[in-house]
Amino acid sequence: TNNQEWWRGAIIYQVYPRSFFDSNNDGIGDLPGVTAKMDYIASLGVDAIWLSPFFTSPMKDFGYDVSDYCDIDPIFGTLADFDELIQSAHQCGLKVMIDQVLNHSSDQHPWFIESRQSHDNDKANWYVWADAQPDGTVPNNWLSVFGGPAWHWDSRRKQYYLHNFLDSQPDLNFHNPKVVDALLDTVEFWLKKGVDGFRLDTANYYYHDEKLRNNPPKEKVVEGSIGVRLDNPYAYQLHLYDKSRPENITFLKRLRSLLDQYPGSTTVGEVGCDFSLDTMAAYTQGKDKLHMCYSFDLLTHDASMTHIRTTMETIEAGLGDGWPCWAIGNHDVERVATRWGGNHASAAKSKVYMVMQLSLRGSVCLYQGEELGLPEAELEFEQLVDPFGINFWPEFKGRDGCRTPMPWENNKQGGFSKSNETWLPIADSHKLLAVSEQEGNRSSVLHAYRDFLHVRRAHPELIHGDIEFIYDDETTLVFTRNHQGKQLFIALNTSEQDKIIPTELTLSELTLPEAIICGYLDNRTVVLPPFSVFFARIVL
Ligand code: TEU
Ligand code: CA
Repeated sequence: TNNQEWWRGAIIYQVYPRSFFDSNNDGIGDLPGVTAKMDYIASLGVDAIWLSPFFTSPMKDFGYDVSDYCDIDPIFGTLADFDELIQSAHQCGLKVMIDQVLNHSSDQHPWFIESRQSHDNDKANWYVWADAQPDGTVPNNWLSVFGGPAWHWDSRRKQYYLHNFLDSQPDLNFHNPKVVDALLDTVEFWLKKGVDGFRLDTANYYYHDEKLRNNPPKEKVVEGSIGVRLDNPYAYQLHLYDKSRPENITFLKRLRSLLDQYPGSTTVGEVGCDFSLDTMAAYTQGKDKLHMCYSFDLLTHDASMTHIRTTMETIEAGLGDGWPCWAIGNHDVERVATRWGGNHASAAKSKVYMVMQLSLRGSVCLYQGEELGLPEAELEFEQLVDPFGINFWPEFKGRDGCRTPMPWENNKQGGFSKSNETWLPIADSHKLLAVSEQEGNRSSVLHAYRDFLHVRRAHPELIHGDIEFIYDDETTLVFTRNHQGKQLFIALNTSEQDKIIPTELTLSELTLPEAIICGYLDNRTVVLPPFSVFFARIVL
């Protein structure tokens, strides 16, 4: 394949640096820690790493509140540490993607500090300022994803400013061309440093409606579609005016023309909205906007195979020459082993979900710890640090349970740190699933990931093929991947019951590595034991 198109079908391993490995034993993971574990990442057989933010930040949203886009927070290390990380990754054949949080900055960013000084300073219009209504109330009904109105009163400017997330994360004003230029400069800073691409935080939030029109109420509210839960009032508005504005396309085109000057670089946009599949299509079609997008559609609690099929068929129908990327877990949602596996998360369930994700058409984001089948860590209210979780407790427990440190060894601090205290505790349930424990067990989830990534590499159908669905129900999915006249037949059973799939096709069974639970062919039926998968070549 064309080297510059390495991202098509790539497996992108998401590292959450605070929780990966602590090299200086202050209880928080850091960049030298990622470098120290580069061999492990490479051993998985992934193509790239995506680093969650490590930029200078007051850490109100754990780095998604940036106060200097072109420097490293001292907690994580230095620019020299970053150079070393990139070098080591490239030596291992891994691409490096970084997280760009362009929609908003920290309220401690010099741009915002200046902007809030007066109505006529140089940066006065760099953020979204609006007057109060005559009765002093907020300019309109827009809400923050993290709770409450999206407007915060500034007593010096005597105006409100917009924040789609925390009030310490003011939204930048993309309608101001100077803001766009400044942000593109920061993107170029990292391209020059040799990064291979960007994960674009909240890629559909950049623009707001300049008339500040109210969002209408939503007629039909569906859990999870925009990444927020039903106990959040945000879910009850149709977000027509605060995000996903048509102007966004113009910005994505400018961003793309910058990236095109650095051949082989790529983007994956995070898209959270009510029409996410259409938006993914619009953002990735035509090779002049984003390379890839991912939505929240597979990050919901809906683990049914019918949902998977519907999501895939919808995106395939509208995608054209665009390219999708699928995440079934990240640092914002309950770990998939628990979210889809329920309270009885198990290795068998993790393996079948893994094979499913890696067999769909598209690139893949794989969140650290997923390869260990980690369940959500249980935390007490007192242990929470995520403001989102603290706001919505106890209905929503927040995002700390998926952000606890990686268990490397089965000991006190999980081999993550030598500090007595880590920024979040290491769950006891995770220590038994530590990397060192799983390395020694041929049938572990870790071995299943490695082995299956190998299978995927050996079968171009799984990377480049078309996808066609044959059958689905709540817990069964049967589909084919077709590439250059070759057809792979794939059947999955995510239930604890046996499944029988009758078929008229002539199938030649493929042997899968031993860590994967396999179905088998019996006359004209495919037999799927609990949590098993079946792969065959269709004999034409
Ligand atoms: O997340 C964007 C987003 O929409 C999330 O707020 C999501 O709705 C929520 O977390 C669901 O659980 C991105 C980052 O991934 C997240 O970590 C940041 O907090 C957020 O942007 C603000 O930068
Ligand atoms: Ca550290």
